[in-house]
Amino acid sequence: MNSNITLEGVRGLLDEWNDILIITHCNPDADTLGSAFGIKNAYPEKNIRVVCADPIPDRLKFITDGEPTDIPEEEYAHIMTVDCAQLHLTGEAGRIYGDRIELKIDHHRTGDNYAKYCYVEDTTGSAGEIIYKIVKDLLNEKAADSLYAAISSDTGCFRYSNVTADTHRVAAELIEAGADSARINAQLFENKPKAEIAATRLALNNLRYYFDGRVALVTFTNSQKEDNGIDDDALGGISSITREIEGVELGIVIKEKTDKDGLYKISMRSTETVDCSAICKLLGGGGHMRASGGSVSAESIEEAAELTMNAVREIIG
Ligand SMILES: [Mn+2]
Repeated sequence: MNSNITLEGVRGLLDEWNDILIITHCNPDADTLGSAFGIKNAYPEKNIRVVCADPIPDRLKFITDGEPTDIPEEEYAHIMTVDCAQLHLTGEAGRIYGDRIELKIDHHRTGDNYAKYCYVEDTTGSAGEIIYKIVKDLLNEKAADSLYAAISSDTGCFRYSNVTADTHRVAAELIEAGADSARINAQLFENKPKAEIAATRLALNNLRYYFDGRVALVTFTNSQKEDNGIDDDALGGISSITREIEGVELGIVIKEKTDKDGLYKISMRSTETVDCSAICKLLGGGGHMRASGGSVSAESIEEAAELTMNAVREIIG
């Protein structure tokens, strides 16, 4: 834990500050936005602005609720970040405010101490759960909604191994404070863009098994993406498909790089029985035991798949 301030210390700062800019990470998710708006909504009397260097995706606009999140003209007295392990993850906001950040609140295991005060709980599943502990005596319906969205999102709707008994206790407190859990979970998990469904359909059509069903492969060429109106955004959640199949220990997604015909990006997810970083190393890439990536140049996606499976064979036999 890379903290140089206590939770009480953080609460003291937020209680004292009246004029706060809260920076979220780029490519925003519901945890970073819900944490930032959880603070803003818990202190409605204060002048608080949330900033995200990227546009807010339509499916997360229920969290920002019409509030602007672009970089403001005005100056703010205090600047902080939520859910941002490293400064560069904040994009343009980090370039503008980077040397003036007073407080960082985060839950990632690795990261930089780029703020004057850093509060990091790396065993907590979401930044939202930390923010709850800070503002729990100030909750109103809007703050409860924001924080519930943050926590539910980063725990995969309370399904991941980062969920503890405390996570459920916090969720219960937020529901008691007025969080509309059914509506929020529907918005987060049952509100998929049509392009994402088109990507899923294509993925299932292209799904192949190898090594007696231990390995599942899904492929996308640029022309397939084009023909089906799928952009890379829509492919974001595709790796979860192979992970949900019985008996599959290694899920692989190969996609041709947009604007770079002939270059194929490979991403792998595995269960604890397969070290996919070892496989990806053979393909010039790397990563973690259970999630890694690489890329290959090939004449066709078939050849890219063959090269990938050769590497898989070397590791899993
Ligand atoms: Mn997070």
